[in-house]
Amino acid sequence: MSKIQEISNAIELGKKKVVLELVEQALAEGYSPLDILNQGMIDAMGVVGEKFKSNEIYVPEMLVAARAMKAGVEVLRPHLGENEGESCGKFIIGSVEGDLHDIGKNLVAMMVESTGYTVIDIGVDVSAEKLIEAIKENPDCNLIGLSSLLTTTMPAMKRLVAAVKEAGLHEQVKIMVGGAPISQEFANSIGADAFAADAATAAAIAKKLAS
Ligand code: B1M
Repeated sequence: MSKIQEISNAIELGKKKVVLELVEQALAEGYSPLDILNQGMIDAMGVVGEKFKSNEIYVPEMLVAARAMKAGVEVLRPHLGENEGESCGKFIIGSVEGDLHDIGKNLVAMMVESTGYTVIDIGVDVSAEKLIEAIKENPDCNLIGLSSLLTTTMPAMKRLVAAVKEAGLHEQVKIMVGGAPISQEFANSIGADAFAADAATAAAIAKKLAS
């Protein structure tokens, strides 16, 4: 079994300590950090999601898998790209109101930071009030990111985009959206400026928007 497959299995089983050891070993053995992330970790969470959907596992198992993944991501963090020194501005990111999923958001934050943005993570379950306050507190913020993992929280994403516009802040900030149920069509329909399907694309788009 390859090291990546072992990492994937350990994430599915929520074995945090084993994940930490295996990720260290994989890096030492020369596996690419992006392969470890994409094939070992993100794919494993996909399997976890499928098992949840088919009632093979329940919320507690999903939670321990998420904790194991988060621990592994922390080991990978220093290996996932360096800030080249050029400043792109300030990026405020959060998961929308009602949504507690934060692994994808955290990865996007990490990758966008590596392109040269200062990142302010305002967490999960972000209300319009909280987002507007954060933008007003950071007049140098030029990009915001909204993440949604649930179909039931997609309307909250729409409300947050509308609130930014109603507050007259869209002149200041561009809005990027993403998350498993989000598509380019949905992003267009709610008036977001950009959609990214994954963290690497989010980083590339953020960089482009800054130039
Ligand atoms: Co939840 N959950 N969950 N969950 N969970 C999903 C999303 C689900 C698809 C599982 C399933 O049924 N197959 C399903 C949603 C169904 C739907 O709406 N269509 C679901 C459900 C139903 C729920 C609950 C309602 C379950 C319940 O309580 N009955 C509940 C809701 C809680 C809430 O938010 N209010 C719930 C709870 C949880 C846990 C707390 C147990 C845990 C989250 C822990 C945490 O995040 N700290 C959890 C988990 C782990 C998952 C799955 C298994 C994995 C999510 C994940 O981290 N993926 C997930 C199934 C799945 O995704 N296949 C599932 C890995 C991560 C790297 O991917 O987040 O997609 P992702 O991020 C990607 C891209 O989407 C993109 O880039 C990232 C990296 O490439 N991206 C962006 C994300 N944000 C972006 C922003 C951008 C750009 C790109 O720009 C700003």
